[in-house]
Amino acid sequence: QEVKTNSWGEFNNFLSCFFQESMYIEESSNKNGVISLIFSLKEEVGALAKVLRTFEEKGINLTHIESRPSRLNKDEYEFFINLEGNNVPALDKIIKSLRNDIGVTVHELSRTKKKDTVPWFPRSIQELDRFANQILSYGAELDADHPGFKDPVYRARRKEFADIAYNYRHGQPIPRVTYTEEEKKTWGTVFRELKNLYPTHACYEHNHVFPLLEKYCGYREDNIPQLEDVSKFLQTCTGFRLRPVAGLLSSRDFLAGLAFRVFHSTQYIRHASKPMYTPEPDICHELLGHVPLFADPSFAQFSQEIGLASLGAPDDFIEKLATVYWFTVEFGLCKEGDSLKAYGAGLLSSFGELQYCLSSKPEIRPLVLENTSVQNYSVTEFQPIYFVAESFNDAKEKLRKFAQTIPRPFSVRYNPYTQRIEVLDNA
Ligand code: HBI
Ligand code: FE
Repeated sequence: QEVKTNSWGEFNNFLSCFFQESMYIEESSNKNGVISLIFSLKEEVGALAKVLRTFEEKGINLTHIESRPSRLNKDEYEFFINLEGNNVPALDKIIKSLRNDIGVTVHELSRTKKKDTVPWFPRSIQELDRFANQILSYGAELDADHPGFKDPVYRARRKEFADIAYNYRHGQPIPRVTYTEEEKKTWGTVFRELKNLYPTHACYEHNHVFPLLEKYCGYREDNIPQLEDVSKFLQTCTGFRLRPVAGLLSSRDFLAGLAFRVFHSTQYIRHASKPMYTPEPDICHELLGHVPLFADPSFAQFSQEIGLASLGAPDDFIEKLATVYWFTVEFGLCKEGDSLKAYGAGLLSSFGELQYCLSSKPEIRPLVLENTSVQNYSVTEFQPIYFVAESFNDAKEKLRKFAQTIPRPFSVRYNPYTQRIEVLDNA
């Protein structure tokens, strides 16, 4: 295996963090990118040459050209061309000039985006800033069945949180929030009920870290901890950090964060009318469910492996990884001696399901990623099936093996010193 980047490549990568334009080029095309166009020309001496000269002037290489009489207009000819698509801005200028200056009809067939083109993924931790305006649902827009839908005060509050996340950039401290008495009361209810269950239901790692969060991060019944304090704490444990997020991200974006040991966290709290229910992640889910586990080195590694596996993976594989994430990070059980314990955040933040998952009702299956990754699940009901991990290290090894089955012409590793993804060529 060979590290693909030479020093010039490194320098370009470096630049692309800071200059929007080079990022645009990188995203919209790749070295093998082929662009297909059809244009039509009136029969006229030199018409084709005129068009071709335009490409020549901009240094764009044609790889294929075909002509045929136009079916629509007997006086015209259609030309089908393929060209190398690694200079997108120049190409845009050419197409414009063909249309406006020479009066050619141009049909862009495909900016392929060839089928095997690798989806864009962030190469540096700063590039996670791009996800901020790629959210699937804006955190302030609630569905009609959301408990806060008819509460204008709650909706205005949600907009404040969404704006914090929207404006956040990597490296900034996460803005502190003064939570209202009502919000603190909701937190207090959730905190008290769950804390009672943790000693018997949560895994060893969760119970080990929880007192540290109380000691260093303000985890208390009467206090909602600040994301900034929690993020700082996690960084000292495993290098994991939090980033505020304005709404749901796509699976691809959300998982990519994990590759950098970045967890996208909500900052708002569920509606006060239903303290034991939330249809979406909220700060109770993040702080009580996710955060304690991200302080554990093995779990942190496992989570990062999911993230690394997702980078540049095809869509169907992202779906599988999201399913693995669901049955591990969100709803995973693990073995502890002869008994089962919960480590999934969806369980550790749900008073009802935390008890149910360790009862005799659900079906328990071993974690086998080939099966787990294709298991159907419901996001609105208690899970009928849970998967049990032997240990986080075992789960991590399984994930590494699973990642090798991704059809990807390269492998990736994270360089924690530069906080960049290094791409290793498999060819
Ligand atoms: N986005 N903000 C946010 N929070 C999540 O927990 C989350 C997400 N997008 C997708 C997702 N979780 C999972 O369902 C998996 O698709 C990874
Ligand atoms: Fe979650």
